[in-house]
Amino acid sequence: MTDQEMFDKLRDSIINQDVESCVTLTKKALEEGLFAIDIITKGLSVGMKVVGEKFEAAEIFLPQIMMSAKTMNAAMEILTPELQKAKAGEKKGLAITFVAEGDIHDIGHRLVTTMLGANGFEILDLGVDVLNEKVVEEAEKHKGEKILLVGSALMTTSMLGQKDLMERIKEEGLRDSVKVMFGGAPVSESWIKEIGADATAENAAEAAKRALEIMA
Ligand code: HCB
Repeated sequence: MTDQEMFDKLRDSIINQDVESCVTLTKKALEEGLFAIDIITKGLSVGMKVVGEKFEAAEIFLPQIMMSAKTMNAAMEILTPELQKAKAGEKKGLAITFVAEGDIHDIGHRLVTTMLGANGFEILDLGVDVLNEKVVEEAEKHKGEKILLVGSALMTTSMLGQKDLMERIKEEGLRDSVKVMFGGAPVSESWIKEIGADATAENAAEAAKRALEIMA
């Protein structure tokens, strides 16, 4: 099987909500020497994107998405330890990671958090559905450290909270103490510019790269 055929099969296992086949393929892909990050970005995440499109077109419904998410999580259990192996020595700063208020989509958030940890960031993971007050409170608590705020939003509604967070950070006099990176499907470069944040990224590998750049 070529690498691309393997990625396509991984993608299909997510679309078909086939936990068993996804787990078997993930193990096989690792045995064959494929990188965990490629298995995720070129296989599993492509499947999740298709699932989202099918949901939008009313071809599938919430229970199917939940099964696809369960399938992806089963693969992530195998892949996360592989991603963590790359851990860098020197500390790059404190990454405070969170999913926006009202939003419980955490697959991408966990992936980005893992990749930042593997690239030398100390992690404070606030989890999902996090109030902006909580983010500001934590940034204040850690003032003086090199802080990177890393917010995810998967819905256009929850994304709007990122603008409010930027305003609060400024009001509290914290803007010069933190760098801010936001991501998730609806987040674009133009949105980042509009709200005055520092960066975005399309996937977890790019998020780690951008994080290292803006924290250098
Ligand atoms: Co959900 N859902 N969902 N969903 N869901 C989306 C997000 C829609 C786009 C689907 C659609 O309509 N096309 C849509 C949002 C529409 C919109 O607002 N524009 C939607 C909706 C509407 C909903 C509900 C409202 C449905 C309902 O109840 N009627 C509901 C909302 C729940 C809530 O949050 N309050 C809901 C529920 C669910 C679940 C629970 C069934 C499940 C989530 C399970 C979980 O996360 N634990 C789910 C899922 C799985 C999805 C889709 C299909 C996949 C998301 C995913 O995991 N992608 C998604 C469709 C889509 O996104 N295209 C759909 C895979 C990961 C790896 O990618 O984009 O999350 P990612 O993260 C990437 C990337 O963005 C970047 O790196 C990550 C890793 O590579 N990144 C960052 C992420 N965060 C970053 C931060 C940074 O600083 C930098 C980069």
